[in-house]
Amino acid sequence: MYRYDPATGAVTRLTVPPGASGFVPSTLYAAGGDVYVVGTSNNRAQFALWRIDGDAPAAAGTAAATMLRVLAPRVVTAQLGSFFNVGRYMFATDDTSLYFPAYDPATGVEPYRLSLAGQPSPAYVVGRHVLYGPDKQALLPGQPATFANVTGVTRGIPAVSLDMTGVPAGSGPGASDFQFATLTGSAWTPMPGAANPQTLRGAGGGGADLVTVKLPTEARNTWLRVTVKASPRTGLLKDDVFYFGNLVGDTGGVGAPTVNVLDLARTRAAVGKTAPAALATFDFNGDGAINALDVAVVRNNQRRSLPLFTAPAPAAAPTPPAPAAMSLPPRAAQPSRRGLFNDPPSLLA
Ligand SMILES: [Ca+2]
Ligand SMILES: [Ca+2]
Repeated sequence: MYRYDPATGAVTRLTVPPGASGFVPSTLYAAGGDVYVVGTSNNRAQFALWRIDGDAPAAAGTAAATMLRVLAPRVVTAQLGSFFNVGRYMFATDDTSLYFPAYDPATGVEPYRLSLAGQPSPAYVVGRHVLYGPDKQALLPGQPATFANVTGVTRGIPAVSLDMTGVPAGSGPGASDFQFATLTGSAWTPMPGAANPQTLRGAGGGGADLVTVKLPTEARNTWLRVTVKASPRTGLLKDDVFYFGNLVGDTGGVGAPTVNVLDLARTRAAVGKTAPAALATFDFNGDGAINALDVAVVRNNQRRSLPLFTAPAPAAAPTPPAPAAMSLPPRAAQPSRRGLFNDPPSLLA
C-alpha cells in the first residue's frame, strides 16, 4: 500500500508491522486525520482493523501501523465471503468513531462502534494452543471432533495457552477466569483446583498477548473442555469455550480415536526418525527420540479410545452494547487532511 503526498509529490510505501503475517488489506477508511485499513491477517485467521501511524516507511524498521482490534476472530474461508458482503460496504465514520458490523460466529453480525479516542474495545481469544501438541488444533463450538484435536503424549495435557487481543491493562486473566472439565461417559466433570494463568504482553501470535494456563491437574486419556470466562480481567464479552483431547499412544486412524495394531505398526516403522513431524506424532514420552520406549507406550495403551462428539453450538451472545451508538451523529465539517480517498486509485495498491 502506498501513500501519495499531494504537497511534495512523494510516494511512500506503507506496510503493517512484522507481527501481522500474511496481511491482506481489504478496505481503507479516513477519519479524524488518520487512515485506517481493514483486512485479514495471520493467514486469514482473523479480520482486523489497523491504523496507519505516520508516514514511516517499513524500511525504517519502525512499526508503520497499529492493530486497533480484531473485528472478527476465526475468519475461515467459508465465512470470508459473507463477511465481505456486509463488512466491506457498511463502515461509516463521524471523524471520532468508526461504525461497522463485526462477524460473530454465534450470532452472525453484531454492530460495533469503535471510538477513535481510545475507548476500550472488547477482548477476543484469537489463538488456542495445547502444550505438547504443536500441530494440534482446538475444537471449537459447533465443530465435530477429529484426531486433529487429540494429542498422544504420555504427559497428557498439563497446560494450554491463548493468544488474546484487547485484554484490559493489569496483570491479565486470573485463576477464577478459567474453568476446566473432562469428559466422563457423556457428562462433563468439573476439574477441581485452581488454574495458574500468566500473561505475557505482546508475546502471542500476531503481537497478541500470550496467556499460558497451567491446569490444576493434567488431563490424560480424555477430552478437556476449557472455558475462558467473560470478566473485567479478560475483557471478553462472553465466555470462550474450546476443547482438546489426549489419548496416549494414538497416531490417528479412521473413526473414533483408538490405540490399536495400526498405531503399533506405524510407531515401529517410525523408530529412529528425527524429523519434527515424526517426533510430534510418535515421540510419546517426549524424550526427543522415537525408540522402543515409544513402541512400549503404544503396546501398553492398546484398546483405549476416545469418543467423537460435536462440540455444542455457542450460547447466544449478549445483547450488543449501546445499539443507539449505531445512529450516526452529524458528520464533522473538516475533511480528512490526508485526503487519501482523493488519490488516484492506482496508488491504493
Ligand atoms: Ca489410532
Ligand atoms: Ca520417545
